[in-house]
Amino acid sequence: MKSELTILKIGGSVITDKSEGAYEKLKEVELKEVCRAMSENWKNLILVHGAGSFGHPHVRRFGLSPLGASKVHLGCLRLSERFCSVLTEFDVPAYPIHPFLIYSAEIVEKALRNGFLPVLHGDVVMNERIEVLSGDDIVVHLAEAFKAKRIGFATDVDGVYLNGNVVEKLDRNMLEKMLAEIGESEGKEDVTGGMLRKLQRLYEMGHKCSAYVFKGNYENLKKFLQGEKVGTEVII
Ligand code: IP8
Repeated sequence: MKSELTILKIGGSVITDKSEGAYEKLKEVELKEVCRAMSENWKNLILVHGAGSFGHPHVRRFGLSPLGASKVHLGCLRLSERFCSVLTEFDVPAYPIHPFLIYSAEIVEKALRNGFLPVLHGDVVMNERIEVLSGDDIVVHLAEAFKAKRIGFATDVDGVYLNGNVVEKLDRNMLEKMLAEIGESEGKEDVTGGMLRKLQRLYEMGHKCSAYVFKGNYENLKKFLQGEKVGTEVII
């Protein structure tokens, strides 16, 4: 049975400066706009955000030894703290969940049941070894666990590009063409793969629902949260 749940990922590039050399640079104005849009429509929602320049440069700089992972996590924590603080300034009861400490569908469900907005983020995690867990993977996992109705990826681009144009609807066959078109996100310190990897994860997902990739500005976020189509619709 499908739920009414929406999962929204705010890409790190929406709320932080990820340009070459940028380190823990918050985009204050954009963060406020994101939180303003969310404050108008956050029920039945799980929020996930990327690490941006509070995580990717750290992985490169410190690595994933216990000490490195500790430093990476603390960077992610600083961004989560800022995001959740601004959400509460907009009267949204953010419930921060840090995957390095605890991560399960149960804790997310408990937060939802108690009237919170669960806020998760890309982080380091301890599995067989210490590794990076992308917010994109969290989205896919939670979409499967909750049988989400809609998924949104708010990014710093208008949607998925093919031959220089934003694609309105993207299907599995078009992904092949995109392999040549997209490649790695240029000039960005991204250790988890960028747009192409995001799309691959969606197509690997064991749950069918509508997904959208769009520019994470106030108007688009508002539209998406109201259930409207925005940016590129990914047909999974
Ligand atoms: O920005 C990456 O998460 P993402 C997490 O959602 C770290 O891919 C620690 C770089």
